[in-house]
Amino acid sequence: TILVIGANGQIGTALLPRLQALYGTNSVIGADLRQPEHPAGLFELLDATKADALAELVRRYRVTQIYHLAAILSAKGESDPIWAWNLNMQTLLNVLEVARLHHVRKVFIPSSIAAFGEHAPKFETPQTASLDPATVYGISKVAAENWSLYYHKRYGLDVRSLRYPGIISYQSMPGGGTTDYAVAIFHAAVQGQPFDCFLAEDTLLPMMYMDDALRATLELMEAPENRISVRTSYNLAGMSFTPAELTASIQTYFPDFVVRYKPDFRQAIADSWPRTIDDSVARQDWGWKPEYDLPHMTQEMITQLSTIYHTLIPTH
Ligand code: VAH
Repeated sequence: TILVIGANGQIGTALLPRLQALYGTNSVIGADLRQPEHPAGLFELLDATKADALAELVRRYRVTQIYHLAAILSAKGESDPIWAWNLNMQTLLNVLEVARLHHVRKVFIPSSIAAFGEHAPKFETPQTASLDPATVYGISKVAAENWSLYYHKRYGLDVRSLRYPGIISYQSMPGGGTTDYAVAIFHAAVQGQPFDCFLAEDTLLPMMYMDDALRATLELMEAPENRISVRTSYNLAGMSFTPAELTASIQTYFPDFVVRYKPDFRQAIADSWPRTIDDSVARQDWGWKPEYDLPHMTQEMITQLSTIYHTLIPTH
């Protein structure tokens, strides 16, 4: 069976149904601190900072794969660095140790472009760039990458990882990420509201539509083990755009949509990240290729959110 830790998070919310469809509802267990709003399939309350609780779940459900998708994201982590570090690292170490002791076959540990810092080249950031992250979240991702490599080399654990760009999706509300302006902006546009963007209009960032992120995750996890040459974390690219470019794309649907740019503390976080990513190693090793560009993502997001909001807002 497959255990998804952090099933209520942005990736978890979208990945759970995808895994259930692929492997069957009874082969996938979602786990998080609270019950989901719309439970579907097997779900267990879990505080992944408690190793014995995690071990008990792994034993009870005879878990063979773990997707560890629980973490405090970049912006939110800066409000309480030690709390964010402790939560991100304790859960990670519990997942690796329980996986080793209970012979879990495969483990997915997400990393992020937040692992890169000021000394990585900003354009076409290479797989082997130096990692001096500016946020606690980024530091915890670099640590997670090195722990994953360690567990693979020392214990033979099949741990796989992707350095996700900013991910845009409609299945959950924005949750403390610096790239989450690109999610919140669609909610405002579809509701006919102006949007105050917390990044400057020319802030170019690597981004990806959720469907591409899910496909990359599944393609990586299903690749033959002898194809995996990176055991820290693979660079992964979808597209790169600025808030101004995203706004223009949305305005092809909502011509009167207004965005006001009010950069805050998250601007410095975004400025420390790459502008574009070189994901040639992922393309070579396991055939990665993105499918969504900005127009296609915009169309999808507006279509999906229009359906959701129109359902919620009574028509008169
Ligand atoms: C964040 N969405 O903003 C996450 C991600 C690259 C960004 O790590 O923190």
